[in-house]
Amino acid sequence: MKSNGNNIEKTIVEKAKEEGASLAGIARVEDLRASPSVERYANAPFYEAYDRDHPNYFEFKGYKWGEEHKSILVWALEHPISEPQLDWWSMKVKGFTPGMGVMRLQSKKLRIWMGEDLGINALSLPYQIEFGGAFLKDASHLAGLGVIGKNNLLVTPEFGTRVRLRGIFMEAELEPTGPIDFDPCNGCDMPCHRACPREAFRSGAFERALCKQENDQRDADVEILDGSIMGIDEPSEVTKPCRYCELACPVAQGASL
Ligand code: B12
Ligand code: SF4
Ligand code: SF4
Repeated sequence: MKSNGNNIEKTIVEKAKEEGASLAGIARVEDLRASPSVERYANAPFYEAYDRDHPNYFEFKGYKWGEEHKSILVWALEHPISEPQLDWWSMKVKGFTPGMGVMRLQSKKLRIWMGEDLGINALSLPYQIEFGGAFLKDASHLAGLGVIGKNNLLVTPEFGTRVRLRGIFMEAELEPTGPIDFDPCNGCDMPCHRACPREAFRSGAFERALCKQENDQRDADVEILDGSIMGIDEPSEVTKPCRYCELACPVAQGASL
């Protein structure tokens, strides 16, 4: 299916917002295939850093993105400072974090709506690249949600970097809604780099191994939390991932606290 000029892109973006997306946009999968992450990740997949017998080890066997998927809808859910639990991990929470649980349901509803109302076959993307997921920061940049900041994260004009992302592949050739002209890091004195407890930006660029050390330590420091905090019925082991480089970014700090 090809975009027929009736602004189907606008209809899809508006529907995503109606379902609760804080921001949404569309990118071409062809452009995503050309993004710098594609080659870089294939040469050094994240889970390769674990031992093969580690429970978190997943083997990367190449990208599973189908040729029929021409466009990606990508959307953001704001994670305000006042709701830190949106980002906390528990194996008992569907989608692993309360925030991703919300986005998982949004994804399902949007995928069904695309098929039934627009006649577009679509695929809800999983989080991990190993299971067929896509690079959501790159897709968001291409779709015009924001830009990749010096904290190595997506920085949006509306919510700064305090957003989480999700995507759906679509069997339709749609017009991209980005990128946008936005340059927040120009002239910024980089509090994001100074905030890192592992000095993961010591070389001037993000070093994954140092960031992983911090987040692995947090995995080891699990806490048992009451189910009501995580939106489930029973207590569970909860990990609180690091957010220092994200929360230090001053962009749109006043937007929501
Ligand atoms: C694996 C993973 C991790 C790993 C490895 C991180 C890494 N970057 O390598 C670990 C566990 C360490 C991690 C940590 C974090 N993560 Co993480 N992570 C992912 C995951 C699953 C894949 C990311 C990945 O491997 N990318 C590929 C590697 C090669 O590239 P990269 O380092 O990301 O950098 C590339 C881009 O920036 C790109 N790029 C740079 N400039 C430009 C310019 C243009 C034009 C384009 C197109 C691209 C581009 O090129 C770079 C190199 O190839 C994504 C979810 C997803 N499916 O996308 C979430 C994700 C990126 N993580 C996220 C978050 C929030 C975090 C943390 C803050 C922890 C937390 N609280 O959740 C930290 C932040 C670390 C940091 N400063 O980057 C969010 C990002 C939200 C945002 N605002 O950007 C995502 C999208 C998940 C989500 N739930 O929304 N993460
Ligand atoms: S703190 Fe400054 S340099 Fe870092 S991502 Fe935000 S705007 Fe860019
Ligand atoms: S998530 Fe934490 S450890 Fe990783 S780069 Fe950001 S501040 Fe550093």
